[in-house]
Amino acid sequence: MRYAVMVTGPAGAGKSTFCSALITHAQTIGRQVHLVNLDPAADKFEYEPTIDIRDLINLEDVMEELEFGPNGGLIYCFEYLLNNLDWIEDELGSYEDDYLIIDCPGQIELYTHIPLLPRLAAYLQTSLNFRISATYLIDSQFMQDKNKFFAGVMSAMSCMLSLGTSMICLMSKMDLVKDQKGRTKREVGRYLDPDPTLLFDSPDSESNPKFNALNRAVVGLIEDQNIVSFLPLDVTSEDSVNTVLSHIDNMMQYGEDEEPKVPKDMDDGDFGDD
Ligand SMILES: Nc1nc2c(ncn2[C@@H]2O[C@H](COP(=O)(O)OP(=O)(O)OP(=O)(O)O)[C@@H](O)[C@H]2O)c(=O)[nH]1
Ligand SMILES: [Mg+2]
Repeated sequence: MRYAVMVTGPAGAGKSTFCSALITHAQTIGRQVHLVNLDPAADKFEYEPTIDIRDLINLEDVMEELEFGPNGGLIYCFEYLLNNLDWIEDELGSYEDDYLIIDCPGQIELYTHIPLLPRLAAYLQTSLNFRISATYLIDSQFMQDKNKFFAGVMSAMSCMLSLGTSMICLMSKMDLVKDQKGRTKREVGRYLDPDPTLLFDSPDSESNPKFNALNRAVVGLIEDQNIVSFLPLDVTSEDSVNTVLSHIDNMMQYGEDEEPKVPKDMDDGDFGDD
């Protein structure tokens, strides 16, 4: 069985850092995982990606030759990737037991406006037989601003619905919250399991009746849907990364239907550990 987890979330949410932390942790526990970079504008990585969209198409070239800006260029790169899906298939090879960690770009356009990432997810799932899941990260600093936070909750919902894969939402950079004095666990809990009535405490809500009405509608929407809750992620803690990986594994039922392995030496007399 082949598995892939798409790491998504807005710009700067900590996606690439989380991918590195996952790889470091997987290596410590003796698991093979591969990094896939889907950001044609990415700079550099702690771990070398096994598959890298920059080997197919380069954003700078696109911007220069076709005179696109950075966002149009990004969309062009993704369309190019989707028109050259056999490139991915070649790069992936025919390994049977891949576990891919896919670092995705943060632009929401790629999920909702033009559903490029959903198409890629569907391709991996249906044509290449991958079991796909996703994570959506939002930055714990969003908890400082209720309006920003609930905008984040709605973008998570939107991404979840458009990707059409199972998804875990993560509150990233929790190490920064630990250090803040005066934030009680209970208070943080109202964000991890979003309590939309937090919006009623927002000062802007009182001064502007239109804004207040909008907030009430958002509260109703989030209460009705009730599909987003966050798992805290602190990449500085191996325990935290381990917990998140277990949740991802569970979501994809990783390893559940693998054949029990017959020790090699009993199987074919081959003592090498290939
Ligand atoms: N304190 C703290 N900082 C973090 C953490 N994760 C990421 N950062 C910092 O946040 C910034 C953005 O992190 P990235 O991992 O590059 O975020 P990204 O989502 O990949 O960003 P884009 O690829 O540009 O969308 C960097 O300066 C990181 O060092 C974290 O868990 N804790
Ligand atoms: Mg990144």
